[in-house]
Amino acid sequence: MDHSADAQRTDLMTITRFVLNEQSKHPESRGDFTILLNHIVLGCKFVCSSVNKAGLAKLIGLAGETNIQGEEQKKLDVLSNEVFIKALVSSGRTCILVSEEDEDAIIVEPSKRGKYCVVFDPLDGSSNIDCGVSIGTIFGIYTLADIHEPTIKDVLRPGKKMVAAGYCMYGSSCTLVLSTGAGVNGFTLDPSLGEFILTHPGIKIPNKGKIYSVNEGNAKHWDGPTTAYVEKCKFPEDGSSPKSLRYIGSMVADVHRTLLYGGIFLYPGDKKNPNGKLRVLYEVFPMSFLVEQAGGQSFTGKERALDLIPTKLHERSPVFLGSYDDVEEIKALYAAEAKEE
Ligand code: AHM
Ligand code: MG
Repeated sequence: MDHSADAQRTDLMTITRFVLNEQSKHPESRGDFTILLNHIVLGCKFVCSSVNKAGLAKLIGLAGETNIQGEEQKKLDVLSNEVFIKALVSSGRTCILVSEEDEDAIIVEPSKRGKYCVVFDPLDGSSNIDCGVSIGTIFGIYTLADIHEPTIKDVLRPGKKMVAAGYCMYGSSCTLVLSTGAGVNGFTLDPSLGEFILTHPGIKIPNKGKIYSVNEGNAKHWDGPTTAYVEKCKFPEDGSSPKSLRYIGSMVADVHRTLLYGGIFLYPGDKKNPNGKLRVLYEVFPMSFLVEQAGGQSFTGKERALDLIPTKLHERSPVFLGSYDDVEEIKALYAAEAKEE
């Protein structure tokens, strides 16, 4: 019997092996980050398995409803939040957690504290759960200077201060995309092994793309630069082909496609919602971190997204992110508008 194929599988680059390799480049490191990441990975696997069996397990439905046994059913986003909080606290490496699902930050009790702050959206795009569209978990990680007296000021810091960011997409496959500040790598969950395997090493976003991604239903309320930009995508003045429109309405899936194929993802502010919809700490920052690490840009309409200093936990901001040259064009339109004012 030929076991060579099996033998080859054991040589795979798992996410743990990858992070350990990265860590060995920093001899002073004590393995805390690897432990934290292992716990995040565990949370992702758990949520992935719940998402996959959502229809079967009757996990879909309103939080607070009861099932046939009279047990309370948990909506997937509520369940995912609990899973990540437990996974992060039990790592013993976190100090402050900020979740989209919780109004206040969670300050980890002193006996379980470590030096990391994690900001996360446990299940983004949850309005898409019931129709099986890809959804995901988004996370960003900061390090604390002093773990003894943590305050929310420790997380109200610009995105450029993050030490790592990533997302896990629960789609046709389960994909985890991670940056620890030295490029972007993608891992796919091999269900037969229960391991994330490096499948997309060194992701680089194309300099220019052929896709724009925006909720055009809001066009009526857009400002001048966004309107002008989308018009240029459809009717380019330089004779080039128009861009295609792709919008899933699930940020993880839209950003994942943008990273791999290039193009631009826009969630602008508008007359109704001047700050747009997406949250700075756990949506805009981690995605901007990844896009920059892959060679693209992320802009708020005023500044580099990662320079923004949030003033509250659930603050929102407009965001334009993607291929370097595409974002450059929208930046030019905002700069021209600012000059006119
Ligand atoms: P959520 O955090 O409530 O799930 O909302 C965030 C989602 C993003 O995944 C997506 O980019 C955006 O909302 C889509 O919004 P819209 O439906 O307004 O286009
Ligand atoms: Mg969200």
